[in-house]
Amino acid sequence: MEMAGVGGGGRSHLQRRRGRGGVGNGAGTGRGRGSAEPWPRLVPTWDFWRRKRGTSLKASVLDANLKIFATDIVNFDTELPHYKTKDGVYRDPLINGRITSPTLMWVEALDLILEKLKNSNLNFGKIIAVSGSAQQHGSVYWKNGSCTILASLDSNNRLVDQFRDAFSVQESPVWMDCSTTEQCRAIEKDVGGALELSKLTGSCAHERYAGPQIRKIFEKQVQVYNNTDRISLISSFMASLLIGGYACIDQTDGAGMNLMDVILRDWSKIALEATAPDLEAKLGNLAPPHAVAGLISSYYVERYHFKKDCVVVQWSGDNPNSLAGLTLNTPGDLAISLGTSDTVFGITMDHKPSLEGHIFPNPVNVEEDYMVMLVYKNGSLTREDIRNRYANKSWEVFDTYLKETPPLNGGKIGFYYKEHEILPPLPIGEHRYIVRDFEKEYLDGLKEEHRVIEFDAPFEVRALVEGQLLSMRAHTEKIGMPCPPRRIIATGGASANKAILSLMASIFGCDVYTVERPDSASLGAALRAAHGWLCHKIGAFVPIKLMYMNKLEHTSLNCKLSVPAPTDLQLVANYGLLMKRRIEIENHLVHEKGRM
Ligand code: XUL
Repeated sequence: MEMAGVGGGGRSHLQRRRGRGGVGNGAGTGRGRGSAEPWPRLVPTWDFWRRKRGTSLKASVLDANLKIFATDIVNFDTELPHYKTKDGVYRDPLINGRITSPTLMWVEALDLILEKLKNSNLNFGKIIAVSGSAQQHGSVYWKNGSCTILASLDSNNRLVDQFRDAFSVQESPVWMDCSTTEQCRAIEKDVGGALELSKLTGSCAHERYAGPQIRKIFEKQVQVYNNTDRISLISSFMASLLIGGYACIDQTDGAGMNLMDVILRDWSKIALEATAPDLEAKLGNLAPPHAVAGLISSYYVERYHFKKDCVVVQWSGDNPNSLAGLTLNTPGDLAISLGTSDTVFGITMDHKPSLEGHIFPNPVNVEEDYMVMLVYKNGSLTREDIRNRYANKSWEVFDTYLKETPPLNGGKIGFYYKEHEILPPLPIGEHRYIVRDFEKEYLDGLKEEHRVIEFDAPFEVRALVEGQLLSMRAHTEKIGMPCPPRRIIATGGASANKAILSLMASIFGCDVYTVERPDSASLGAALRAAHGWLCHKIGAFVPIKLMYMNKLEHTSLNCKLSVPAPTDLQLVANYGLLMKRRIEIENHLVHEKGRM
């Protein structure tokens, strides 16, 4: 696509900056005016918190060829130091587990990123759709009457100066908050148990979810609750700022609240009643993620020269946006993100509610299927710890050990929890077992295992990596993912490790692809903006993959096959049997030591 969108004639300084090996390579590629692309020329998206969750606001602009054209970023701690956050949050020294962010800081971050884009000569007039990605679960509380502020923004002033008095709660609870255990148990009890809540809403109660947070506000600060006109998720809050009115909560992010009926994709009366009175009116309606939330407010048209008909597509959570950005689009597609925490998510038609995972509507096809997700707290820091203790503090040695040890590790199974684990819910600790005859599934009476204190160093490394992948396979199957998956897309720091990827292919029995970019959530939000725009224009839902089919390698969404599906199917089957033994031991451990 031609670069008419940026600057006046010639190359703008934004283009020049990108041209010097900066971000993306869509700028200045000189595609002709005639390339009639079906979707927007420039699609910006704002991505909160994917890189280091909660620490920044990043904007990415995508061109008509789905290439990243420009990016910019605002770091909360360093560029908005007057809020005095650390990693974008406040950790309450007085209330255990209370973690919040100043809501106004996000408003000011929006001011700042728009100024930065303006100063880099981005031509806002070429933008025809905007969407975004925010951390899941965090909630924002609008004070009674705030819709008037939203609807009458003065384009001569910054947003931050106009929203100072707009919130009934100044500090929004964020995804890291875990101060609502009491409310979680109470909600579960009121709906008939944790599994009932999971069947209804897709997850049992979680401290970080908005429902328990709302119940806590109602219980502890009833005047604040009564003085709240509207409750937004952070995603719908940002969309509200852009449309100048309360935006709907999107059905995918809405599923992370313990309030939405995950099958009907509407508020659950039972869950609402278990949470707080008169809640439905404060939540507004839900909308599918490809829906248009509204036209951009005249504030941005006057101040930044956006086009009047630029649409704001529903914002969503970071994990649903990552699913879109990693191009998962068909039931059976699975993503494994190996980062600080490990996250696994995929698309399935056949979800099975459980106590462990999360079920959301599929963010790229909300009508039909589901997104399932597992979150592990012990990810790269635990891998680093084992590397330091058993592999000479060296990733090379770690890799050599993985390559030298036999598949199935001679039945050596390890559980390593440097942090309290979410999945399974076990406290800090390590547990090691050697199992014999796990291949002989039918000889139940002969099953045997014994605990050991330590393995030889190379076996520790394999036990750690195999163990995490076996757990992922077991729990994704349990929550309804098909086995084997159609394909896996691996991402996150540890996905650069070929030995880990090979093991992933052997354990899951499918092709493993990788992506080279770090920001799938941001890219996914930009793609969803284009998708929402297209559906809106056509007046019907269009499968998202039509947007990149047959040209993926020419877009910023590209991924490459790193390890093909294994040919040794007996090994895949044996991993299945080892996985069953592992889960039996895991259940035992949870029964003995688990935090339920
Ligand atoms: C998922 C979760 C996090 C947040 C923050 O349930 O809590 O992944 O979305 O990024």
